[in-house]
Amino acid sequence: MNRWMLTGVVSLLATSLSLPALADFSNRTIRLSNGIAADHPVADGVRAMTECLAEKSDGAMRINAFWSSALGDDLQATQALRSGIQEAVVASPSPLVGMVPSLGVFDLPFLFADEAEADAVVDGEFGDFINQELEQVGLINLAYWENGFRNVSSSQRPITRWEDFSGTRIRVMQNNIFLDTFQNLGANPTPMAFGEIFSALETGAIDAQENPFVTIDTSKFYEVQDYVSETRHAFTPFLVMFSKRIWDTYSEDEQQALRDCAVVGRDVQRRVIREASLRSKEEIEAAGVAVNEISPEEQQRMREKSQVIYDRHRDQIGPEVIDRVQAILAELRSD
Ligand code: TK8
Repeated sequence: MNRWMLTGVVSLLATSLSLPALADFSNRTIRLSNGIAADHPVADGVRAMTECLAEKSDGAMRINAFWSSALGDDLQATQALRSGIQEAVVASPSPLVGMVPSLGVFDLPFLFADEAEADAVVDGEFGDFINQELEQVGLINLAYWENGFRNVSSSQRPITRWEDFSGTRIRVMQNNIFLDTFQNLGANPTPMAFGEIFSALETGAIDAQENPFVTIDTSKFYEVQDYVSETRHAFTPFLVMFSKRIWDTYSEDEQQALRDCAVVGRDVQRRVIREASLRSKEEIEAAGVAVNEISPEEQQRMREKSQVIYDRHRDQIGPEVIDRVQAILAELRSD
């Protein structure tokens, strides 16, 4: 090695030791769709995620968000991710059980007692396990955001005991566990995409639907409903998913920024939705809708009546999946 070469090597070494490696970001526009309205707290999460990405990538990574099913419903958008024609979606797991049966665990009635339990399950090893299942079908789940505890709205009558479901034509997500849960309570459930609910309620094609207060508020279901009953019969998370096909073309820095910023967005989204829930309930009442709670005794009767759903869907969800989540919950409840 001559002197010139040696000097070259030394100065190269010096530069690489003193300067951090150049971050690897390209201009990326991420189309992110979902079914709910632009004033739902998911938008607060998306805003926080967007700002975080701009900061980390020096403005190279942007999110272009689409609301109110503008790019299709949860199932269609998720299929678009799998085929690599759309980057991201915020979707409910329930319509996706045909792709990943273990997602059905989130549809089991009365599984979680409160938000803290749900957070512990989805942010822990159980959430990681579900993420691995999703990855196998071409979906990278960046984080679990919150949809929340689901309540029943109706134009017919308030639900105070499970017998009040009798004959109610209620929209459910495209999911056989929800279908069975409401059939078992005596209702007449119809699976339907989220984007079709408002007009189906308005025209009277259905009497009822079930979603958290914030959705009943922001998607204006309260305008075409007379009662909301606080059944809290299920808690559903939101999956913030990215197309694996597109993901694989991104640099490691870009991937890491997406993962980190989805978690930043998650923390904002969860805080905002929990505050908004109470406000939404008040606004629904102020609009003239009768809101009722369910007595603890009747809640317990609904829960007992619904236990059969756990057995009937056990094999389809995966016995070990149900056992695993119940073991985590038992552990949490013993603390
Ligand atoms: C919005 C849906 C919605 C869900 C439903 O796309 O379908 O009822 O609760 O939030 O994911």
